[in-house]
Order: sequence, then structure tokens, then C-alpha cells
Amino acid sequence: MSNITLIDILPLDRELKGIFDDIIGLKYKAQDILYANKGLKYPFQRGKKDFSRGLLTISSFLKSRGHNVKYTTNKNDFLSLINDGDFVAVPTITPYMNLVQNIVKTVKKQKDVKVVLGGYHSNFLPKETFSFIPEADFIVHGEGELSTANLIEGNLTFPGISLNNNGSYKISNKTSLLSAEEIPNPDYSLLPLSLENYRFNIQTARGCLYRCDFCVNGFFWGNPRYTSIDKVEQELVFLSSVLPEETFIHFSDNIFTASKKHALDVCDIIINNNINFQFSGDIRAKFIDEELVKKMEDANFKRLCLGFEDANDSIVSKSKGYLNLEDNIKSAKVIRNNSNIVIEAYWIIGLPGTNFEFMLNNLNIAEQLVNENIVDALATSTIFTPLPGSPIYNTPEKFDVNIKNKNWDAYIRHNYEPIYSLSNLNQNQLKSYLLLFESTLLKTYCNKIGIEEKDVLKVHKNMFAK
Ligand code: B12
Ligand code: SF4
Repeated sequence: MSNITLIDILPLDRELKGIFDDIIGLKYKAQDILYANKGLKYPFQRGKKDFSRGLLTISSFLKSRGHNVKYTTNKNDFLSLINDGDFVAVPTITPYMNLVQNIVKTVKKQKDVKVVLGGYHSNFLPKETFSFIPEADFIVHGEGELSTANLIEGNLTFPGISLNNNGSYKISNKTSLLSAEEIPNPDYSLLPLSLENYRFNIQTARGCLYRCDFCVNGFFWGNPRYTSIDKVEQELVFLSSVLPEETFIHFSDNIFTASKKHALDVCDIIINNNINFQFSGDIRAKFIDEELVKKMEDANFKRLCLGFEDANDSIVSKSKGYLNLEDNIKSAKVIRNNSNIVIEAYWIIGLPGTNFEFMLNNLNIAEQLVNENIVDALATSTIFTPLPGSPIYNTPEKFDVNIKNKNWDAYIRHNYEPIYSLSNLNQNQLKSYLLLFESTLLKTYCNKIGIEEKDVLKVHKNMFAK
């Protein structure tokens, strides 16, 4: 039996004060009006705390093998929980790598422990991560449960474990996957506050059908494995016994409806157990039909987000987005015509292949989609960020991308400073376009919702002054 302390990395409130606060403030105001009109009570559980679902599922698995697990966060006094001889596990999310480096140094200075890193960043950049954080002893690749258990049980040759022996690295190029039936539910007992203080993202499948060049999910997880419907039921029933009615819960499956049968089954357990939450989910064009929409509305889905990414088909297909505008519009109409569910579009600004003409077309179409009520709003319109592990990060030259900044702090999603240029668009031009896109869409959205012009203009003025 081993002792392991998991240090969760909570999002930092940092650098994006100013421009970001103004825009977000207005977006929230507009969203609140839109959602209130559609009966959505507590969108996004704003102000609630986040946690890593992955650390909690690892905990369930380790406890089932008899290990002792403790949980803390970067915002707590983590040193007081850790004892010499323990294992300490820290997730690596790209934009927080500087923070992870500090945490590991602090731990190692004070305690004689073995540090295990895991998650996306260290999975894709193991050597770079060991040289960036030389104090780290191990990296667990891919899905964490099996490899972490074997690691702390001393089975260091188990697939998915990379080792750092005083600067000499043994890198694993494998991962270890649980079968769908073995995927555990999260160990909610680890969370220190009562559960209504947290924001919930539930996952009922691991993996993705696609391998988009701008994304890491498909490469990290492989093809979808669907959590057994009994486990999904156990989790939802448990949560409904401890959370207030109408709590807003997002299903963070990559494509919630990728398996129609699984999606219908999840809706059925919600309906049959009288689970009274408000749900949201991410879907993909074509993976929706009348039957699904009606069932999802019956299960109290209030919001669905469709991955549009860009309105120009040639750009999306260049990034292997497997999408086209027409299919997205058709899917949005299926939702609109069969339900009162809020429809939002995911949008990525500045994907490789874009140019001035495409950018203006993109903006016009996004505005039109909102004005014509095909979608209610854009869920996010963020600047493209080439994340480690994605083909665009691995071979940027193939995509005409020039990555300019390797300071991980800059890889935060809501960044107004692009970290790359294209041969026909420099960083300043990309930034100007992002601001133009954001401001135009915000104005369109606010006008539609009835927010006064002067409030929108004030935000615009501040945006461009900065
Ligand atoms: C829900 C979600 C959120 C939620 C909850 C965050 C959380 N930490 O769980 C919220 C909204 C808070 C969030 C915020 C952010 N997110 Co997010 N999020 C997701 C999403 C959609 C699902 C995550 C999830 O629940 N997975 C299910 C669990 C079971 O998997 P897991 O957490 O990955 O953990 C498993 C393995 O990764 C591994 N593992 C993970 N950590 C560790 C640690 C150790 C020590 C070990 C051994 C193993 C291990 O083992 C776990 C069990 O198998 C993913 C995309 C996706 N589909 O995976 C993006 C994703 C993880 N998010 C991402 C990003 C970038 C962010 C933000 C930085 C956003 C931003 N502002 O830029 C913040 C960072 C917050 C944070 N500290 O984590 C990226 C990460 C990419 C990267 N290279 O780091 C992803 C992959 C999205 C993407 N495609 O770009 N996110
Ligand atoms: S963008 Fe969506 S569909 Fe494409 S690989 Fe990522 S999660 Fe899958």
C-alpha cells in the first residue's frame, strides 16, 4: 500500500484583466438575458470551484487497489498534507506549466517524495517536461489510472511510465487503457467543500471519432469508449442526491451524441430517475436528429454547442475539421425546429489557411447565423492556439504556421495575443481581426438581446484603447 497526494491545479485569475473583464462582463449580461428567456437558471455555475475529474477517477482506481489518497490544490497549503516517502501527483495543463514547475520545486525542496506528472502536456512533451522540471521523477502517459497504480506499486516497466533518473530519461511511447467497463466514477469524497460549491462537467465517454489537426483529444484518448450506463446512472443519481435541483451540468464528452444509442440511454436514465438538473452538451454536425433532440429536451437539456470552427469549408477541411457549414446549419435547424434548446457555435479565429477575404466572409456568416437565429450565440470565439500534441504544433511548417512564443503562460485559451503568425498574416493582423470579430459579434448579440448600444460602445472603446 502506498500514500499518494494529488495536487489539483486550479485556474488562475491572471493577466487578462482589462480587455477580458469588459468583454466577459458584457457577454455574461447578454447570456443571462438569453438563458433566462429559455428557462436556464444557473448557467455555468459562475463563481463555483473547478476540480480535475481525472484526478478523482484516478483516486477511485487507486483506492480500489488499497492505496491511501489525499487531495489538495495549488491554492491550499499543499506542503502540510505531504509526508516524506509519499508520492505526489500533479496534472500538466499546457498554460499552467510555469505554475507546475514552481509547485514541484517547492515540494521537492521541503519533502523527500517522488513526483509523478500526468495529463496532456507531459504526455506529448515528455523530454521537454523533464528538462523543464528536472525535479519530476515520473511521467504517466495517456489515461492515468492503470499506469499510476502500477507505478506506485513499484512496477516501473509497466506501459505508459516514463522515468527520470537524475537527468537520464527513459521515455515510454505507450499508454495503458482501461476497458470501458473498468472506467471508474470520480471519487467525490476527496473534495474538501460540500459539492454544491463546485461546477460539474460529467464525462460519459473517453475518446473521439476524429483527429482534427488543431486538437489533441483524439490523439490523447484514441477512439471512444463509452462508460457503462450503470456507472453513468450511479454518478447522476448520487449527484442528484447532493446537489440542488436545476443545477447546471455540462456533459464534456467530445461529441455527446457520437453514439446515438448511448446518448439516448443517458437521457433515459435521467428521465427514469427523475433527475432534475439542467444539462448542456457538445455535439457535432450530423450527429443529431429529431428523435435525439426531442429526447434530450425531455431529459432537460437546455443548451447544445455545435463545432462550427470557421465558416469557410476550405479552411476547416485544411485543418482536417471534418465539417462543413451546410451540415452545421442543417444540424442547428434540426435542434431549432424540434426544441427550445439554446444553440451555441464553437468558433476558432485564425485557423491555418485563412486570409483577409476569408476572414471577412467568416465574420459576415457568423453575424448572419446569429441575426437569422440559426444559432443563439457563439459559445466561444477564441484565437487558435497550437497545443502540444496537435499536428499543427508538431509540424507547423506543413500548415504554414510559425509558432512565435514558447512561454506556456501565453497558451491560455482566452488570449488576445496570438502566439503564431501565418505567412500572409502577422501577429498584429491576427489580433486586430480577433478584436474586430469579438466586437462585431458582441454588438450583434447585444442588439438582438436588447442591450443598449451605449453599453456595447463603452466596451468597444475600452477594447481598442488597450
Ligand atoms: C471539462 C474540461 C475543463 C473543465 C474542468 C477541468 C479539469 N481539470 O477537469 C474546466 C472548464 C474547468 C476546464 C478548464 C481548462 N481547460 Co479544459 N477541458 C475539459 C475537457 C472538455 C474534459 C476534461 C475531463 O473531464 N476529462 C475527463 C478525465 C477523466 O480526464 P482527464 O482530466 O484528462 O484525466 C485523465 C488523463 O488526462 C490523466 N491525467 C490527467 N491529469 C493527471 C495527473 C496525473 C498526475 C496523472 C498521473 C494522470 C493525469 O489521467 C486521467 C484519468 O485517466 C477537456 C477535453 C477532453 N475532452 O478531455 C478539456 C481540456 C483538458 N482543457 C484544456 C484547457 C487548455 C483548459 C484551460 C487551460 C482553458 C484555458 N483557459 O485555456 C483550463 C485549465 C483548467 C485546469 N486547471 O484544468 C485542454 C488541455 C490541453 C493541454 N495541452 O493542456 C483540453 C484537452 C481541451 C482542448 N482540446 O484543448 N477544462
Ligand atoms: S475538435 Fe472535436 S471532433 Fe475534432 S478531434 Fe477534437 S474533440 Fe474530436
